Amino acid sequence: MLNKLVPLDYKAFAVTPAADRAAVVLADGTLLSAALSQESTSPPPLYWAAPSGQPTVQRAQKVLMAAGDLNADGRTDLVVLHQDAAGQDVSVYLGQAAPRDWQYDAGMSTAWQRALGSTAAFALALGDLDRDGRAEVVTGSGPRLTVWQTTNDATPPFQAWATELPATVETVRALAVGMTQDRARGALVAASATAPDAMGNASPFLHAFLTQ
Ligand SMILES: [Ca+2]
Ligand SMILES: [Ca+2]
Repeated sequence: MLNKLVPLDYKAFAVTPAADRAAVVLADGTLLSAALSQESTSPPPLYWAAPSGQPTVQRAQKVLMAAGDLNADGRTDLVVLHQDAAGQDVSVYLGQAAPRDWQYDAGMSTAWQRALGSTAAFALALGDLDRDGRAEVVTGSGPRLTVWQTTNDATPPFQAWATELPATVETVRALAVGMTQDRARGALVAASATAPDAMGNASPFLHAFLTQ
């Protein structure tokens, strides 16, 4: 049962499709760990942690992680943002042939660091908004929503689309990417909230965007 994992002091997690099972990946600031859901095994084995080549990361104040296929090879990859007072480090882990294995990729990490590194994100999501097989990276920072994209392995990530939520909205709190029911258009949903008033009450908002 996956709830056996709860005592681990994790800061972010992602669920990735892996053949007929889902892998749950946990990040605790310095370490990534993964487990496959298996009905017959309790607790599930932690079979993967800190793969070779992973950079040394100081314990981060905040960790964001999201899963999606960045390089269109059919395997789910991981994007991890570590944030502390010194800035934001972007790490990309590419899914390998074994569904329980990811490998840190220095080249893609450097490329995505150049795109995402300068502005700390409050929320992160991956999803294939334009249905070309290659996941876009969506970040929310303050009221700003940005979609980052690559069109092939040789193209550095670039800002494909951005918008500012209304000025009354304090910040993007959470993001999700999916598609419309007919699977024809990509959908991006952002949850945000106003700054708390004197009574500590904040108003929540949902913003939905569809690709054309
Ligand atoms: Ca991939
Ligand atoms: Ca895409």
